[in-house]
Amino acid sequence: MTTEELLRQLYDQTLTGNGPAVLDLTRSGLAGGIGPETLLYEALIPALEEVGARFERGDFFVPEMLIAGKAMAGALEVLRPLLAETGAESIGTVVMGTVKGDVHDIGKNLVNIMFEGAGFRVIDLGVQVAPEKFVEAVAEHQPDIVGFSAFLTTTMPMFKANIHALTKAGLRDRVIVMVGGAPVTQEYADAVGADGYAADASAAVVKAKQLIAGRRSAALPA
Ligand code: B12
Repeated sequence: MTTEELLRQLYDQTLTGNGPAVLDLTRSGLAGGIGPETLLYEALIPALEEVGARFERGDFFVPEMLIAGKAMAGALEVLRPLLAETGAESIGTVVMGTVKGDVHDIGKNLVNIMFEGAGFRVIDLGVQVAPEKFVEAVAEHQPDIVGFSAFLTTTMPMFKANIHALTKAGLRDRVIVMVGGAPVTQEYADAVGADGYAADASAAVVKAKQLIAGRRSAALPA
């Protein structure tokens, strides 16, 4: 099978949510020398985008979205150690979670993998994380960054609720707030008072490093 054929099949099998085939193709792609990023960005992610487009058109329903999501998550577990391969010492701590009311975690998990790969320590609070939980975790772990992920226009307002909860607990100024997720934009991030936004996992790492460097240099005596 050529690389194009394998990527095409991986795309098709993810689209139809065939978990075992997705795992097989991911493993044989890697064994055949295809890079983990190529499998991710040229097959798995585009397939989920198409799933979303079909759902929007009414051609797919929640069960189809669910099995496609599961198939993708299985492949991510195979790719995780390769994407996160690093010998670097920890360069910062990130607390990450999907906001209350929202169960989408594939995007968040990918961001976590990339953060780990870049040398961050990641504390993942999971999905449907209430504001109080974020506050507790920030107080306990004192991270450099707290990240909120939301995939629904109805759960994006939780960013503001989370920031408000941090402010009330006196923790807002001690942590960098980053937000993201499919419907989130830079404008929305600015409007809710977040410090950073990124459209994808690689951009999230770049942005996180910039924000931490900015904060550390601001903290240096003049
Ligand atoms: C798979 C999926 C599901 C699965 C989730 C499985 C799982 N474990 O995550 C299931 C079936 C459970 C699901 C349920 C629902 N879903 Co859904 N889902 C999707 C789908 C197809 C893919 C999402 C995904 O994982 N994408 C892949 C990742 C890699 O996405 P990504 O955006 O590229 O991620 C990057 C960035 O967002 C960023 N990022 C993410 N988080 C963060 C955080 C930080 C801090 C930073 C900096 C960056 C960052 O980095 C990521 C990695 O590069 C999307 C379609 C889409 N276009 O997004 C719909 C979609 C998000 N769902 C949608 C809907 C409507 C629903 C339901 C309400 C359906 C229903 N009627 O029940 C429910 C809601 C359940 C709930 N309460 O949360 C809509 C949302 C519409 C809207 N604007 O609000 C979408 C857009 C589909 C559509 N086109 O209509 N869904």
